[in-house]
Amino acid sequence: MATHYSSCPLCEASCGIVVETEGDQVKSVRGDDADPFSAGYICPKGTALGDLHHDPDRLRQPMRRDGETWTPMGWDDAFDYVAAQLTAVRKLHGADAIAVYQGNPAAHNLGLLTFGQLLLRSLGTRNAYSATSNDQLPHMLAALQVFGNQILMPVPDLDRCDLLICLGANPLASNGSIMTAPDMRARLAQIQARGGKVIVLDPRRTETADRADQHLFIRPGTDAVLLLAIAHELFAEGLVKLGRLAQHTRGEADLRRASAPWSPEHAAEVTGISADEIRGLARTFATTKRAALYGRIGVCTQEFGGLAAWLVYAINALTGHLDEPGGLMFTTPALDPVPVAKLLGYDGGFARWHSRVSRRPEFGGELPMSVFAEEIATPGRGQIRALITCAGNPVLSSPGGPALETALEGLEFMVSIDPYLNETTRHAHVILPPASALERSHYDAALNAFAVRNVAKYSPPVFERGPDARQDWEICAALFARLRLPKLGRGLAERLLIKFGPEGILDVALRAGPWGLRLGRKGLSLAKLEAAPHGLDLGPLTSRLPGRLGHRDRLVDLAPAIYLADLPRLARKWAQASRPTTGLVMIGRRHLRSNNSWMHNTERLVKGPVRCTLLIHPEDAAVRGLVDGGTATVATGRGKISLPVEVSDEVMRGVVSVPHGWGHGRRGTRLRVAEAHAGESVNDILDPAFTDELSGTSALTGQSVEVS
Ligand SMILES: Nc1nc2c(c(=O)[nH]1)N[C@H]1C(S)=C(S)[C@@H](COP(=O)(O)OP(=O)(O)OC[C@H]3O[C@@H](n4cnc5c(=O)[nH]c(N)nc54)[C@H](O)[C@@H]3O)O[C@H]1N2
Ligand SMILES: Nc1nc2c(c(=O)[nH]1)N[C@H]1C(S)=C(S)[C@@H](COP(=O)(O)OP(=O)(O)OC[C@H]3O[C@@H](n4cnc5c(=O)[nH]c(N)nc54)[C@H](O)[C@@H]3O)O[C@H]1N2
Ligand code: SF4
Ligand SMILES: [Mo]
Repeated sequence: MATHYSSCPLCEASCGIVVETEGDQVKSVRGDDADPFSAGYICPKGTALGDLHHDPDRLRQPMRRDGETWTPMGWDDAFDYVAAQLTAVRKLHGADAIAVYQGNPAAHNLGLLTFGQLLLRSLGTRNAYSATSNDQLPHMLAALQVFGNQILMPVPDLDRCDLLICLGANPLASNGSIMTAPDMRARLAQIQARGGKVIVLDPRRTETADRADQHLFIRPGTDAVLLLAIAHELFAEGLVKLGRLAQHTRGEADLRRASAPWSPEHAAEVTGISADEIRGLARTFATTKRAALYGRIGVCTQEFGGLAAWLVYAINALTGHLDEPGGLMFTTPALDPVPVAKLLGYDGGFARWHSRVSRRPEFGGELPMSVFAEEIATPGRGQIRALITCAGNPVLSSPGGPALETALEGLEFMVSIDPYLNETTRHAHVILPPASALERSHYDAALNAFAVRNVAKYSPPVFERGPDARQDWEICAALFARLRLPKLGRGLAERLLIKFGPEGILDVALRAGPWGLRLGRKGLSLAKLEAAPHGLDLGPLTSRLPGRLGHRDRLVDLAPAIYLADLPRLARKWAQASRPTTGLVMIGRRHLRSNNSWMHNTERLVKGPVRCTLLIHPEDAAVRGLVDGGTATVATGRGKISLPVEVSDEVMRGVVSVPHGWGHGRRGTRLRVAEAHAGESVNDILDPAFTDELSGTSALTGQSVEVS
């Protein structure tokens, strides 16, 4: 038996874990009580890490497809073959003909954060895509616009606030997002234990809402209107107080003018929350000293997600809660992503170019997923001919799955860096499967930058990778070396990077980071982290403004022009606020035992009641003759799906909910457990063209559906 202290890489919470092994077998995975940040917390997904490692369906060597037959191949042959195919496409059609899609697990993987980016950036393609545009893009855009850097997304100072207003997030299921903090249940309970309050605004009475002091139903897609009314009320009642940041902001007068037309009465009609409640929210938030307004995926993946994400930051600033203890704060991560992103050319930029077919804006060098399928399927100059997917399953995770599948079939070449033969990778010509999570080291380079305390932890691999396995970074480095791409810089830099590997890069970044330099010779380094296997607590968040601001004038912009220009669109939508009386709109939901589309192949996580169900309010069900346990058909212009009905007043009237990431019934995958719990993919019927028009981000929430 051996005991390993490690970190769970599955979600943003970054829990410390203890893995007991016997030979090459995982015996148990439990929470690490000695981890100063997670203090023993673990969720059911973490305990399934051993199942993932031992999963017989997990691919262990490169696979090449011929029609519907897959044959294993050696690594060198696979790398040579893939590089030759990609090079041929590039020679014939140019750099933009190779597209890249990076999925969510890439953000939890040091090797992909370094070498995946290196490969991607060196391809020099405008066809870069990722899960970002189905997710946090509006927050990043707001960070760029308001603070001058897309990575500067502030997080709630959860452990010190006395009021948390939670908009469009369900941290008790998701374990928190852009708010890295293990054990949400305990942390929220502590707010209440110190006399504070948690208020949740959500179209569903969620697990988080159940434990909150107050829950208000809000009609999907209307958060921007609510937030404008709150701003309106703050100005009207003289509750605006910028505090320390007064000399470091601009745009207050513009924001006052912009919010003037949005009265709480009007917002009440639009949102379904009464004018008195809206006034109460504004007042309580403004007058609670330590308070944070936090918005997450329900806020940004909607029709007005850009506006809503901006207003969340702006309202925190207006009330003196930005960059103050207990409010919305910036981190001081040991590996500072700001200079690193600059180095990789990922330091922001918006609408510098537009997509070829629908003219959607670029953001941070990427195009939004809403145009992905059409950029593959539409002939002409600049059409995508080859695709690299890495750690992503866009067939299930992006609206318009079936259209994307058809588009993928037309590609000249597709390669997937992925451990599974799933709904997306079955379309690839070659799959390059990385070693398992337990065979790689872990440092949360991305998510530490959004943690509610400054923390740093390095974990060596639990198992050494076998001679026939390759790490994600090694796969990317091997392709990079064979592609003979135009060099970033001088070429020497890349050779050096490969020699260094992720660990070498991490060490340099730690030493050059704020905790490396700050402490002189005693500064943080990889060796220091290796000596602290449970991780290091570097203390609570501290005020970082104005120093951290990216704008040349070193000011927080409370009213960026792009948002002011988007307000007429919002006004048009709600010109006569009319409550849709008959139609239904779709929202999603997450479950603690699930993780997007890819963790349904372990019995431990999928057992129990069917989870891919339609939640519908009793009155909406009755009108349609639907009963609990029956079957409903949900249709849009893009198609229909049928799934079991759960009648419940936990969703508001006019709203139905289906979780995403299911739909494992497709032919030709190798996911034996998931296939037996297939469910349906809500993204099969969601329309990719329904977006936040400002940012191009998919509007996953608030789409109209017909239910029968
Ligand atoms: N309707 C609807 N759609 C949504 C959402 C929603 O709320 N509603 N949420 C959206 C959000 S927030 C996100 S982030 C996206 C996620 O979308 P994606 O990132 O596209 O999808 P995942 O389901 O996370 O798929 C992860 C893939 O990575 C592979 N993988 C797992 N670990 C590793 C690894 O270590 N290395 C490599 N190379 N591969 C690995 C898995 O096998 C799987 O194929 O979905 C989005 N889609
Ligand atoms: N167990 C589990 N954990 C996960 C994931 C998972 O799939 N499973 N995915 C991970 C990923 S990739 C991400 S990005 C995070 C996301 O983390 P969260 O943002 O916490 O995600 P959700 O749990 O989907 O919560 C979103 C909430 O928004 C509500 N909502 C929907 N539409 C609206 C609206 O228009 N307005 C408002 N105010 N609310 C709305 C929904 O009802 C839902 O309760 O979770 C991560 N953690
Ligand atoms: S909450 Fe669960 S999935 Fe997320 S890091 Fe912790 S154990 Fe892993
Ligand atoms: Mo996400």
